[in-house]
Amino acid sequence: MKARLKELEANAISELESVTDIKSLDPWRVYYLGKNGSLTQILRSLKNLSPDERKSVGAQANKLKLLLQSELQRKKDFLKENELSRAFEKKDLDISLPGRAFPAGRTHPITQSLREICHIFSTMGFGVVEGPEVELDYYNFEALNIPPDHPARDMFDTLWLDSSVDGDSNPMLLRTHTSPMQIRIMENSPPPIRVIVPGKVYRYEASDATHESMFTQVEGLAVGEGITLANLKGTLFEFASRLFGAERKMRFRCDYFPFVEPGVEMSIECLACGGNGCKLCSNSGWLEILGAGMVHPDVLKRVGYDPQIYSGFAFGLGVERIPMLKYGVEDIRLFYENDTRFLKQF
Ligand code: FA5
Repeated sequence: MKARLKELEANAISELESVTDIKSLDPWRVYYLGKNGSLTQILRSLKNLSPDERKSVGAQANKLKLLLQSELQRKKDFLKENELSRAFEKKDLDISLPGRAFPAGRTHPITQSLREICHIFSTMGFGVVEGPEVELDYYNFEALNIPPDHPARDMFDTLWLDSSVDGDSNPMLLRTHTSPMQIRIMENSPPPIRVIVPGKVYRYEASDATHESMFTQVEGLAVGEGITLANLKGTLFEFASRLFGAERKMRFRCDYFPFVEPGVEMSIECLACGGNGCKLCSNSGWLEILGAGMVHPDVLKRVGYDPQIYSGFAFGLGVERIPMLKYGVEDIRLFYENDTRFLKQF
């Protein structure tokens, strides 16, 4: 067996010496080192030897395997180098050509919009805080005047989590809006407050051209003495005209959210159709971008603020709707399909 290994080594090395191009290296590798190659067969037959023989022949065979592998690599490098210099001599290789550029990644359009929104509000004096996406029923609903069985729970199709803290008395869920952060912020700091909260929210609903089951919101909250609905309107109009330009039409209409009184929604004239009606705006000429209102006195009381002294406004903005309006994107689902042909336009 040892003599066979010696012979195999001599043959393998001399055959390798005579190989002159990279393509012919593979048959050599398959013949000697492949699954059914000569050396592999010897290694397999070791089990038939006595323990002593197996030990010494096994060591020799393994050493040969390492030697052949390294000789193969050495030859490959040598031939590659040779091919390159030959191509270079024949002028097949133009080293003055510019290198191939790697495609660069870019910021996702939703992140771009989110940054722009946060920047505008921070120049208007709002701080930025973030909150948990896994939330307690208490913050997502109860503290916002939405007790169990309140019909407003239907507005927020909820993804509930199996686990619960406190038995079943405080179930957990994926937050359906960023409004729970209103409570968490007010619980932890005294007025005056002026913050925005960007983040992901989740709803158990079928997606369509303007609705996704996971989307992004920016919550806004301002609480202090003497804050009125006029402050809310002024803030949001200022924000929207900085974002879309002063010439873009905006409108406020009544809406209902249990945690504000009164409640409003704000819509922006559809850019895709110039207000004439299209698929993006469901032929209305308008696209709703946010819900808002004056913080309900019961919500203020619940966090220990005196509603006789303090008042405030809050709003919840749908971030995906912003690039849809700005760039005339007709389907929200495009943002999350990860088609780079779409994403690289932004
Ligand atoms: C809310 O989520 C309230 N929390 C907003 C609020 C905050 C009201 C503070 C009062 C005070 P609404 O469900 O309408 O409200 O969502 C707010 C915005 O999120 C909508 O105007 C819309 O722009 C966006 N939005 C709502 N549902 C979806 C969805 N499924 N996909 C994408 N965007 C959505």
